Amino acid sequence: MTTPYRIFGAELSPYSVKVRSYFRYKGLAHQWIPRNAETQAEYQKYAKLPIVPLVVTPAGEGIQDSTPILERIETEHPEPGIHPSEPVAAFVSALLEEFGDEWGNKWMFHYRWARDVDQLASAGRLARGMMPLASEEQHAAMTAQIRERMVGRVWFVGSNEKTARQIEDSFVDALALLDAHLATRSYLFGARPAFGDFGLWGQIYEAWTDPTCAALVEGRAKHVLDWVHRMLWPRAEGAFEPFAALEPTLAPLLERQVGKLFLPWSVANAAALAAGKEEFSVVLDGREWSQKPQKYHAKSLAALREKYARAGDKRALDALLERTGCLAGLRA
Ligand SMILES: N[C@@H](CCC(=O)N[C@@H](CS)C(=O)NCC(=O)O)C(=O)O
Repeated sequence: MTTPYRIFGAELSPYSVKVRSYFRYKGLAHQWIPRNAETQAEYQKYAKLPIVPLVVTPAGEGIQDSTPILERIETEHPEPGIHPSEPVAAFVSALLEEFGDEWGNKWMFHYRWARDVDQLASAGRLARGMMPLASEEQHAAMTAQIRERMVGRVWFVGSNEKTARQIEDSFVDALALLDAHLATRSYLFGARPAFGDFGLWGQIYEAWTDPTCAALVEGRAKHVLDWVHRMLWPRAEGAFEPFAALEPTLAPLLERQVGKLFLPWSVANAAALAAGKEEFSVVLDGREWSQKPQKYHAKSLAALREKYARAGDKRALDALLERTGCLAGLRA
């Protein structure tokens, strides 16, 4: 028997479940290993950064960061492919993957730690995962500790008094847009999952496991709910659709969420880092947003711009990106 891939992850980590969903779709033998005190020593042999997921290949190489993990495995195991063959669709898929990872994470993290009900549910689940055999008393103490630590960290993704409303409005709007798009198809780009599905799904799935977002998804977005379930064990039900068929309901998502919010935010964040600022403000769709800059996002914006620069014939792509307000942010 060949050694399977090992995925060190956490059930509450959007990037971990994203990578697991991808391995399931690819049909690649893998072992899911919860990162905890018991598995920490093995984890540390391969991890360069203290984050999950960590994938250990059958050859014993450790890889981190979900986007490069998917890209790397995709080159080694190209079938079934997650990149639509049409260049416009392929780039939009990469753009939505980045949007999910970086902007979708604000929805998930903000909602998870904003209200008592979600704080208690999430901290309780995290505590149980860390100490499965804890007594009720120990569990309550651990829950309180995790809750305090995580609530104190929401500023990190830009969640604060000024931005809370903007983050929540963005989530509710995105749910409506996605629901319309998923009403007539199983996945974002047709009858099989694409790169973009994995990035966006990791965040929305996690949000749905918490009470407030569960109520929003279940009450307002039944097609998104079906997709949330489907993406746990995704499979190819047919082909990718031509972009022309996707555009009527996908372009509004690009315009309202990616062009108006995510890309201007990402550009302002990168500029603030380059200028060595401690804090930055930017007007997003008419409302002021302020936060401390986030380091990782400048790196992932640069990677996205590189993908844009490498896209072949850009006539159709540029026309779409221009119409949806996404072009300026992608041209470095
Ligand atoms: N960009 C990274 C982000 C990974 C990440 O932020 N992981 C979080 C959990 S979702 C983490 O491991 N935080 C530190 C910890 O849990 O100890 C990726 O896509 O894999």
